[in-house]
Amino acid sequence: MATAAKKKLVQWEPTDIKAELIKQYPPKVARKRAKQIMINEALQNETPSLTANVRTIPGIITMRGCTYAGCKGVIMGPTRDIVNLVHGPIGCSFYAWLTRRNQTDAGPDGENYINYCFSTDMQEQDIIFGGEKKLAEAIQEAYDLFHPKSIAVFATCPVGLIGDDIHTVASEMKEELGDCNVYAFSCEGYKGVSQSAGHHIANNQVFRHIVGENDEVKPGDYKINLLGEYNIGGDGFEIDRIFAKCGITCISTFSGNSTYDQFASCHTADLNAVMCHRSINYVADMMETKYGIPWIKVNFIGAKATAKSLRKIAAYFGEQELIDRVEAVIAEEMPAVEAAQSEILPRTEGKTAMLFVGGSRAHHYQELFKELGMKTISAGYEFAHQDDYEGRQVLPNIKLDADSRNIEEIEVEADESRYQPRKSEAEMAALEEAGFPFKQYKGLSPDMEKGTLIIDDLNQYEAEKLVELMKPDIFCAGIKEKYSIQKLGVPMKQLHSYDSGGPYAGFVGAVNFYQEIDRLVNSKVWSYMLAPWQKSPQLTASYNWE
Ligand code: CFM
Repeated sequence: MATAAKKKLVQWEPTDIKAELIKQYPPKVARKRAKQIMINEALQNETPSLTANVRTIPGIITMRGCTYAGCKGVIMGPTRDIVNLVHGPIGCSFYAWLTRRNQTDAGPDGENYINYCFSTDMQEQDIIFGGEKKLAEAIQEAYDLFHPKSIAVFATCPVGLIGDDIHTVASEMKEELGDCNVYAFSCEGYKGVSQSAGHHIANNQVFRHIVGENDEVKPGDYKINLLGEYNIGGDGFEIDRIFAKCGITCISTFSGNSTYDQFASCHTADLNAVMCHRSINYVADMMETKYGIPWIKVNFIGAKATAKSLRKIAAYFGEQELIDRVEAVIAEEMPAVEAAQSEILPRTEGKTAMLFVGGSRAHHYQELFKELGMKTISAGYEFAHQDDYEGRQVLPNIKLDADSRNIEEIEVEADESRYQPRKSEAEMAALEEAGFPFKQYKGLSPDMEKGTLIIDDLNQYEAEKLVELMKPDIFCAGIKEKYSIQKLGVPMKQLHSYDSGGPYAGFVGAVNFYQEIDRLVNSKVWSYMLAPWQKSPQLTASYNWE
């Protein structure tokens, strides 16, 4: 066969692929990277076997973002009625302005600042003489223009370097304005090894400054909060539709399509359902300790996973009325999903995928690919921690390094008047006994097949190598990876922004996803593409290591 030289490494041993990936690195770099590339044994280990949440080696083109991105963009980005004011040079605001597909509906009050870009536009003289005055003026200006109920201030790198005290400015302005909650986030880009640190910083401040501010009990039955759902591509709208149909009341979503008041009154809910645990498990833990709200892991990516999550929520409340209604909703929604699936499956079955996304989607989306009969041959996270790879049981055995210690852990105690266990100890024990895990999530590794490759903080070079060698039918990651992968002739799907598609969550989302993946993996367009120099090379050269 003429293509024999282009042998697919897919038929090779995973150890060979791993060796290929790190072959070009200097020995020290290769040693470090080797610890972040795992040939999956699909075990539920007690001690972590893969290194994660460590600094990217300088010189490597990482897929990660910064701490500011995780705080300002990810956690606070989708809140519509909080003015998000960036203290820093304009570039940090410009590049964080609507680049994530934070969708919202402006609600009956119409208060929505998502489209705006608020910045102190720091100049050289602010860097030299300090920017606190300018920040106070910017807060005042935003207040005068919009009279928002809340203003959040975000620190960019120079703020930390010059030592502006943004917290004092925020609390002074809160005092002065009287009817506007102002607080700040020390989320300088360099604060942690990735955006993950920004999630933690954001959640700490939301918990400290907003959660519990409104004790008003909202109407509705079966009250939950949905944590770690960010309404990308309208996912949250689809989940809200399903909740409403089931009669489940969502008090607060953290933070897709959210409002200040949702956060403020979330402590009145009776269950926290946690979707992306990477970004928010801290809040679930703190709310349990302070208010007595138990939490469970859910996943609304994948039709089966959606049904399973709804059943879990119903089982928690244990009321027959809810259980029946959830079953009726599943029975009503599934036929359309199954019809789409059986039409598409023959065209997608047996195809392969690679997923390298953030801190939870590389795992969650495997459910949808399974429904299409597709195998994930390699996956990994940009910035997840070891428990996201191997399960929450490894938490006590994760060694904290200096970078992790740098991020504040809030000490939380039970609220004197508002702590109220939602279930008795006996009820909790009975649910656990019936195979209903609280405070638990599996990692990516036990859900992937043995011999697949799990790679943490994959970089540009390794991504291209991996695709060249294993030739997946589809590669999923973000915008930074998109074009280099397509140039290799492989279809690429963005799983951060969904390109312009979505929703992919819930039942309607599953059908959307099947159709999109069908189109992508069965289109030959990318493999037809040849660059001019591939057709007729005019210049040849070799690298000095060759
Ligand atoms: Fe959670 Fe996210 Fe993700 Fe994340 Fe993100 Fe995102 Fe993501 Mo992009 S909170 S960890 S920091 S699910 S923005 S909505 S898609 S990297 S996998």
